Amino acid sequence: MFTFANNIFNQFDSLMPKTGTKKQTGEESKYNKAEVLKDFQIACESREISLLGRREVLTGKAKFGIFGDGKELPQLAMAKVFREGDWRSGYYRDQTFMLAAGILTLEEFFAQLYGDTDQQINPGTVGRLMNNHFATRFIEENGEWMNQTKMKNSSADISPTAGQMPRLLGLAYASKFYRNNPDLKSFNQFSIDGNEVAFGTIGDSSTSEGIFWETMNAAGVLQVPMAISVWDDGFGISVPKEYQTIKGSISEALDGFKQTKDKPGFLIFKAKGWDYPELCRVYEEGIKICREKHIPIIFHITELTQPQGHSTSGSHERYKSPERLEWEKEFDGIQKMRKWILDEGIATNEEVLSIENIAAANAREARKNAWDNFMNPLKQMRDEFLKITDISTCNCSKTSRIQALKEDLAKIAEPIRKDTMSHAKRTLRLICNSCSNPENSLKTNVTKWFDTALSDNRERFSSNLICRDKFSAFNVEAIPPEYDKDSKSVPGREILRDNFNYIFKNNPRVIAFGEDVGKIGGVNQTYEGLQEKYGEIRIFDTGIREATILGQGIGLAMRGLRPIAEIQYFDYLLYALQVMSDDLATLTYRTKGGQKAPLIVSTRGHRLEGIWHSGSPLSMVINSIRGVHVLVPRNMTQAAGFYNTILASDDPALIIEPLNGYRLREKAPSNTGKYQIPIGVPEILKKGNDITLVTYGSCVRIAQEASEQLQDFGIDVELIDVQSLLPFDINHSILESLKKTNKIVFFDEDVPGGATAFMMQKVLEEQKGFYYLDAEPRTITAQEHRPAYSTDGDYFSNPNAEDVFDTIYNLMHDVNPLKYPKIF
Ligand SMILES: Cc1ncc(C[n+]2csc(CCOP(=O)(O)OP(=O)(O)O)c2C)c(N)n1
Ligand SMILES: [Mg+2]
Repeated sequence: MFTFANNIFNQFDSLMPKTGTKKQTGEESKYNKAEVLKDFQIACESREISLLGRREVLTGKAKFGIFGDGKELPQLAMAKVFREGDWRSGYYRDQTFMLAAGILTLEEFFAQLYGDTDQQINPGTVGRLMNNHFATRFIEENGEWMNQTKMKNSSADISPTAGQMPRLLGLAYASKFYRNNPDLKSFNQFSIDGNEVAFGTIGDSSTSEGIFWETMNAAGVLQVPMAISVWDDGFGISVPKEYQTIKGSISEALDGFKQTKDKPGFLIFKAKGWDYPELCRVYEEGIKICREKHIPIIFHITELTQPQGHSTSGSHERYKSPERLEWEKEFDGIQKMRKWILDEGIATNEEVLSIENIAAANAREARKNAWDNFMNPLKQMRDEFLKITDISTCNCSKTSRIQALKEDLAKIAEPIRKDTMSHAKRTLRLICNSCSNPENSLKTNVTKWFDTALSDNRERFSSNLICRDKFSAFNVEAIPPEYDKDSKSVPGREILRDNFNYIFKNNPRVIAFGEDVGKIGGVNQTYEGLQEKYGEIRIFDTGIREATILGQGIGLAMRGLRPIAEIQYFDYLLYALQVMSDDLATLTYRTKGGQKAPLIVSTRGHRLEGIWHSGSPLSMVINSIRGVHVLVPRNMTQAAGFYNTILASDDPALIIEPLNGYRLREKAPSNTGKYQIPIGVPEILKKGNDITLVTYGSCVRIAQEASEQLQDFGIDVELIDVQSLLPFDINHSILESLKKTNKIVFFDEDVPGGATAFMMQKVLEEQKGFYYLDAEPRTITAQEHRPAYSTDGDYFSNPNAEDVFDTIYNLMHDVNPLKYPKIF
C-alpha cells in the first residue's frame, strides 16, 4: 500500500509535489496534490466496490451485502492519523478506512463478500462472517503473538449494534496500562509507551444502545486514548435519528461529557462528512491530543449519506422522503470532494476523470480476480468428484440414476460446496454393495473422496472454536496441590488471596479489576492487601458496569495482557452475557485463529439464596459461551488451581468460585501459585459400586452429605465432581463409573433441563453411556422458578441433601424393591 505523509497540508509536508492554482484567485493551493488525488482515488474505488458489491448480491453471486458508500471521506481522514500499533474497533461501514489504512485490498473486499474460505485470500474472517466485518490477524499460525506495534490492528467486528464498544474501552485502557507501568517497558511488541490510540466507529443510531453510554462514561472516568467516530447519516435502517437520540444529535446529547477547565472529560469535534479538508484538520488535531495526553475524543461526523440504502435487504426509497433523497445526491461526499479539488485547482477535470476511470477499472478487476479465486476451487472440487465417480465399469440397476445425478451436477455453472456434497451423498446411497467389480472401486473411491471432503469442510467451517495450539489449556501440565505435614487449615478466601499474591508477584502482565476489587480487595477479600502491594494500576475498582468490565478485559487481553475481570455475582453476568457470548466466545472462531483474548472472567456463584443471588443458572452460560472454558470448582484450592492453569495458557475462561466456600477452612497447600488443576477432568470424590452421582460446585458438599446418609441405608454411591462443564469429562471417566454401577444421577441447582440435561447428553449420548444403564437416568435440580427468600425459601426451591437421598433411594427401590422398600 502507499504511504504518505500524515498531513495533506503542504506546510507540514515537504516531500510531496506542490499542487496547481486556485480557480478563482489564481493563488497556489496549500494542499498536497498527490496525496489528495490518491485519497480521491481510494474514495472512488471504495464507492465502485459498493456499487458492484450490491450487484453481486442482486445477481445471486453473493448472499448478502452491506456497504460503506456515503461514508468515504471521514474514513480517509481517520486513516491518515491511524498509525502502526493503533487499534480499530468498528462496524460494517468502514471499508474506506480499511482500504486507506492499507489493511484491506479491493480483492479481499470481494473475497469476503463471496465468503471465500481461503485464508490467503480472505485473511480477516476466512469466510466465516458476512461482508464488511473486518479483522486483521495478530496471531501466528503456531499461536504466537505478532508484533502489534509494527502493524495496524483491527479487532474483529461483530454484528450486534454497539457490540464493538466494550472491547474498545479495553483496547484503549491497555495504552494507559503500558504507559503507566514501568515493569512492562520490555513488552514492546504490544506497546511503545502507550502511544497507541484505540479508534472506535459507530453508526448514529447504534449510540442508542446502553453499552454505548456505559463505554463512554467509563472512558471518560478512566481517561483513556479512545477516539470514537460517530458516522451520522440520520438513520438506523429506516428509523430517523429523532427517534434514536435525545435532541436528534449525539454531540449535543454528550455535551455533559465534555472536558471543562477543571474537570476531565472528552473533547468533542463536530464536522460535516462531505468536507474533506475540514475532516482532515479535525482528525489531525484531535488524535494528536488523544495520543499524547490520553484524553478521549468524540468525532461527531454529520451529514453523511447512504446512496444505496442500508443493505441489500431493502431499498431506502421506502422510508426516505424525495427531498431527503435529493439532498443525499447533492451532498454526496465524493461529488463534494471532486468539486473541491476542481475549485481549489488541485487537478483538472481530465485528471479527475482519469482517476475515476482507473478506480472503476480497478474495482472491476478486483471483482473478477476475487470471483475466479473463489470459484475455481469449487469447480475443481466438483470436477474431482465427477471424475472419481467413474461408472464406466458398473452395470447395476441404479447406474443410470447415478449418471443422472452426475449430469445434474455437471450442469451447475457455478457450483458451491453444498451442491457437490449433496450430490455425493445422494450418489453414495445408489452405489450397490454387491458390485461385480471385486474391489468395488466405485464405493471405495467415492467414500474416500467423501470422507476427505467432509473433514476438509469441518476444518473449513467448524475449526478453531477454541485454540488447540501450544498455548491451549489442554496442554498445561497437571500439578496437584502439595501439603506440608503441619499445613494449617485456613479460610478458603486466604487460599485464593495467597495464590493471587503469587500470581501478581510473578507475572507483571496480570491485572484484576471489578466492583470493590481494589481498595477493599473484593467483597470476599480474595485480593486483600494486594492493591497496596502491587498498585492501583494493576488491581482496581470499577464502576458498576458489567458489560464494559467484560469488554475492558477483552481489549486488554487482545493487547497481550492477562486480565482477570471480576463480575461480582454470577447472576449479574447477565448484564455482560451479550459481550461474553457475541464477542469473547466467538473471537477465535470468527477469525479462524487469527485473534485471541486470553481473558479470565471471575465470579462467584452457587449461593443458594434468593432470586438474584442464586448463582445457579449454569445453563445460561454453557449454551451461550461455547468457546470459553466454564470452570466450577467445589472449593478455593480447586479454584486457585484453575486460575493457575488458565494463566499458564492463552485460553479464555469463566471461573465460578463457590460462594459459600470463602469462610470454610481448607488445608493450605505448600506449593501456592504453582499447582495446576487440569480442565475437563472430573475427580472421583468417593468410590462406590451402586450408583454414580455426578455434580459440581457447591452441590458437591450436599452430595457428600447425601452419600453418607445413603451409605447408612446400604447404598454405595460413587460421587464424581465434574469440576469443569466446558470442557466436559474429556477422558470419559464418568462412563467408566457407569460401566461399574449401571445407574446414574445428575445433580445441580440449575433449572430442570438445564446443566443436568447437558451433562446427561454428554454421558448418555456422546460417551454412549446409554448402553450401560440398568435403570432410568435421573436429574436432581431446582424448581422452575428461581429460589425464594430465606432458609425455608431455599429449602423448598433448591435441591438439598434429602432430595438427593430420596431420588437415589427411590431409584434403587425401582431396581430392587425388596432390598429398598418404599419409605414414603
Ligand atoms: C443489537 C442489534 N439490534 C439490531 C440490529 C439490526 N441492525 C443492523 S444495522 C442497524 C441500524 C444501525 O444504524 P446506525 O447505527 O445508524 O448505522 P448505519 O447502518 O446507519 O451506518 C440495525 C437496527 C443489530 N445488528 N444488532
Ligand atoms: Mg445511521
